[in-house]
Amino acid sequence: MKKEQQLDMYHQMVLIRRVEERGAELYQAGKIGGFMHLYIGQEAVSTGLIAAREPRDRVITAYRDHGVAINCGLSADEVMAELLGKATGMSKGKGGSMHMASVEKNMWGGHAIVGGHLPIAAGLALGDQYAKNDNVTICMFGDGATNIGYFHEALNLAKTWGLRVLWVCENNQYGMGTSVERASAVSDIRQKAEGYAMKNAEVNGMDVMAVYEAAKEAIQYVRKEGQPYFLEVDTYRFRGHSMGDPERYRKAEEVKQWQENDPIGIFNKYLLDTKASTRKGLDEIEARVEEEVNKAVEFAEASPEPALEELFTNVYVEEVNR
Ligand SMILES: Cc1ncc(C[n+]2csc(CCOP(=O)(O)OP(=O)(O)O)c2C)c(N)n1
Ligand SMILES: [Mg+2]
Repeated sequence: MKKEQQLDMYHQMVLIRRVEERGAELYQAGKIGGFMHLYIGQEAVSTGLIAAREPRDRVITAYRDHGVAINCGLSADEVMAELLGKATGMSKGKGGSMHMASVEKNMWGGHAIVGGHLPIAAGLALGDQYAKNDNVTICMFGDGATNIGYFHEALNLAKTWGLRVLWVCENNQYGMGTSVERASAVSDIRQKAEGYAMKNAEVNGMDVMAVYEAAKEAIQYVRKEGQPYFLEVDTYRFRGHSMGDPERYRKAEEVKQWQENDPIGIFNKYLLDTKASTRKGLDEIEARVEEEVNKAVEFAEASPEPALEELFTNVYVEEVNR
C-alpha cells in the first residue's frame, strides 16, 4: 500500500476518535437527542475494511455507525450535523446517530434493530446479482447480532443463492452488558459460518493493516467466486455500550488491558517504524483533525433544524443506479 493511503487511514482513525469524543461532550450538554453508541476502540475495523473496498462496493452496518460514515467519505461536518439533528447532516437531520446513510457514498446505514440489516444486505447483493455485476456488499454487525434469527436466515440465503456479501462480525466481546460466553452457544463465532459451509477467517481488529489485508483477500474471493465470506474481527469498545452505561458487567482491569492495545497507538507506531511518516508528520495530521472537528462543531451548531415540510420526504429511495 502507498504511504499516502496509510496516512489517509491514520487521518480517518484520529478523526473518528475526535468526532466521537466531541460528540460525547455535546451529548452530555444536552445537544444530541436519542441514543448514541461510540465506536472508540473499534476504529481499525471499519477503517481497514473500507480501505479495501472499491467505491462501487456497498457498506451497511448497525447503529455504531459514525466511523463507518467517515470511512465511506462523509465529512466531519456532515456527521456532526447529523448527530445534532440538523438539516445539513448526511441524513438531513432525520436519522441521527443510529441512522447515518448516504446512497451516493454507497453507505446504506446505520440500522438500530439488532440483526435487522442482515437481510437488507442479502437483498442489496441479490439486486447486484440480478443486475449481473460483481459488486460486493460489506455487512458489519456485532457479536450479539449472531444470536438473532435474521443472522441465520441471511447467511443461509447468501450461501444458497451465491450472493456477494462479506459478512463481518465485530466481536467486541459484549452485547450491551452480556458477554459472548453468556449469550452464544459457541464463543468462537466464526464456527457459525461453518454451519453454512461458508469460507471464513478471524483477524485482530486492533491492527488496521491486518484488517485491511484480511479484507482485501476476502473481497477478492467474494468478487471472483460469487460466494459469501465470513470475517470475525476481534475488537473491544473502550466506552460503555451507549451513553448511559454504568459498566458493572466488566472489570476496569480488563478495559485497561485492551486500552493498552489502542488501535490508533498501534498504527502510529507502525507508521513510524516503517518510516511511512515522521513524528512531525503524524502530529500535523492530528492538528488538522483538531481544526476539522472544531469547524464541524461550529458548522453543526449554526445549521438549521429540518423544516416541518420535510417530515415525509426522504422516506424511500426511488431509484438505485447499478
Ligand atoms: C432486535 C433488537 N433486540 C434488542 C435490541 C436492544 N439492543 C441494542 S444494542 C444491543 C446489543 C447488541 O450487541 P452487538 O450485536 O454485539 O453489538 P455492539 O453493541 O456490541 O456493537 C441490544 C440487545 C435491539 N436494538 N434490537
Ligand atoms: Mg458486541
